[in-house]
Amino acid sequence: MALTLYELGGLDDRRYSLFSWRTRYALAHKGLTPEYRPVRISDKAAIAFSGQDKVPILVDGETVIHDSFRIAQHLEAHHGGETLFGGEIGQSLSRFFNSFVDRTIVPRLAPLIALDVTGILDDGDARHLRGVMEKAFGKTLEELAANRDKDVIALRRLLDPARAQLRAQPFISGSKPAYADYILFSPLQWARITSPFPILEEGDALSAWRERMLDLHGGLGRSIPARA
Ligand SMILES: N[C@@H](CCC(=O)N[C@@H](CS)C(=O)NCC(=O)O)C(=O)O
Repeated sequence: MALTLYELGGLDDRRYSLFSWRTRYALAHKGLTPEYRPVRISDKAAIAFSGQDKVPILVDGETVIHDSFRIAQHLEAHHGGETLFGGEIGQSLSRFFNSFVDRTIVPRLAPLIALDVTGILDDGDARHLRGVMEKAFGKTLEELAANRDKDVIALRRLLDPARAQLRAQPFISGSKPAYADYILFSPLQWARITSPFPILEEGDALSAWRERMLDLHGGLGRSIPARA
């Protein structure tokens, strides 16, 4: 059955959607190769068929699914291959981890790099993103980035539980990567693609893990270069 993944595309065809990277990795984990359809973040007409205004959207045959976690659940339920969650308990804990990363890590990361993200977009998309971010945070993108050398320290500290996990095992999910790894990798991949600002320090165990994540599935994560 044909699979199509709608994701964000920026200048130079940079596929920069934070949440779509979870779906890209989940599909690869299952051994599935979708057709990728880039859309502009301001072009809501292109994704109106899904009944909402965000990507990723996966079209699997006749089924249209939006929201990266729901897509992962769909893939686990309807496609074979390696498990993404390792059973019901793993799926439940992955949902918790998804909320933790989205509500705790992403809101700390986004203000640091949102201004840089506009640099990989055309004018219309940059205006759209600026509007969304400035409304969400109540400050201009310039104000949000002004103290990022200091603000990044709090973000690095928030990532400590992940470092503790990686002291015990090579991946967040255990000896092998699974969906929980893709959840945490996606914001770091978003930052890597859209911003030259160093979120992680050299020598950080999370940097080494991110390199391992970039190598997975035939170097899938490296298919889009880091922002210089
Ligand atoms: N909870 C959703 C979040 C999806 C989301 O926020 N996607 C962003 C791109 S990474 C988007 O489409 N934003 C459109 C906009 O802000 O107009 C998921 O996990 O898929």
